[in-house]
Amino acid sequence: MKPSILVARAVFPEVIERLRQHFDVEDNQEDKVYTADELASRLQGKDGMFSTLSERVDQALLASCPQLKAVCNMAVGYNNIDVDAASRAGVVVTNTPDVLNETTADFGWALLMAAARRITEAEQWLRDGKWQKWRYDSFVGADLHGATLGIIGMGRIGQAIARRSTGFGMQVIYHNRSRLAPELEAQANHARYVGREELLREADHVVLVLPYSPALHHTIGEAEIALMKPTAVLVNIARGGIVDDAALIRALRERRIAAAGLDVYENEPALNPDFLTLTNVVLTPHIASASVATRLAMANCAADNLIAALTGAVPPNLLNPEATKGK
Ligand code: 8YV
Repeated sequence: MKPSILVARAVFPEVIERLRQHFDVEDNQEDKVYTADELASRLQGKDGMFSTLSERVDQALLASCPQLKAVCNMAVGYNNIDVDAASRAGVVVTNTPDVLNETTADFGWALLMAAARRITEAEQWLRDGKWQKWRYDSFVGADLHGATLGIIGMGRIGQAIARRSTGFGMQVIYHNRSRLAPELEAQANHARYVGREELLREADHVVLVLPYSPALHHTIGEAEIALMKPTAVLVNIARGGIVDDAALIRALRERRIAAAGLDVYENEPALNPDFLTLTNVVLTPHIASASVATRLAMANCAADNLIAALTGAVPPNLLNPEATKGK
């Protein structure tokens, strides 16, 4: 008998077909976002779950699904999963690192450029039929070339963002849990390691790429924004909750920083409606990894992990080796 899995959200049909070669698959191609109870009930008797960031995997869910052996997230971030609780329950957890580094870095730049040069604001004005004449100060924004870029969270995506800055003749400063090896700093446009406060003070623009954990909740709040330059742009492609959205809204409204480019929000997709009243923020719906090739690569990576996990192999992106000792 094949192991049985739940694919919790809609995904590329060819990936479902691939999974069907190995598993009895319950899919969700109508893409309903399950409540916690619905998810628990769908997982009854399932050996594995192909999950996304919208499925909360906590102690209660794990306790109600004793047959579950693997949760394979189609995301590099896995703050939707209580990994310690999964390990205690003997449930293997995997993510999809690396395949999205370059695409996500591209998007960080897209947001930075759009916010600094006021592209979406200008486009909206044009679409509204307001373009009657040229003016010397129409939509003047901030330059990126020659500026100092501050990156908080210098993992693989942060380094890919830094590499791209060489073409803009920028200096890079970064803050991270730990300092990078000298050869990695050299590859990342000779990025200079600094303290978080120094970064916020010195950077012309700040990009956030750090993973979310409760300890990093509101890493950027009122006090941190107060350290930034009034001409600075803040980009968040990390996770909602890293930034105190209410504090950011106040700062943008009062022009204490110039602009922001945001792909992630507290409580998304129900973002704070006050963002919609501001012109100096570029808002996108959590799409930093959304190129066709990369989303397909992420889905196949999650499938590879699930196939390995349920056929007795070590999944390539195993996050909790200790789980295998449990079951
Ligand atoms: C995903 C992401 O699209 O990989 C991540 O951590 O935030 C995005 O690339 C999203 O999480 C889908 O689950």
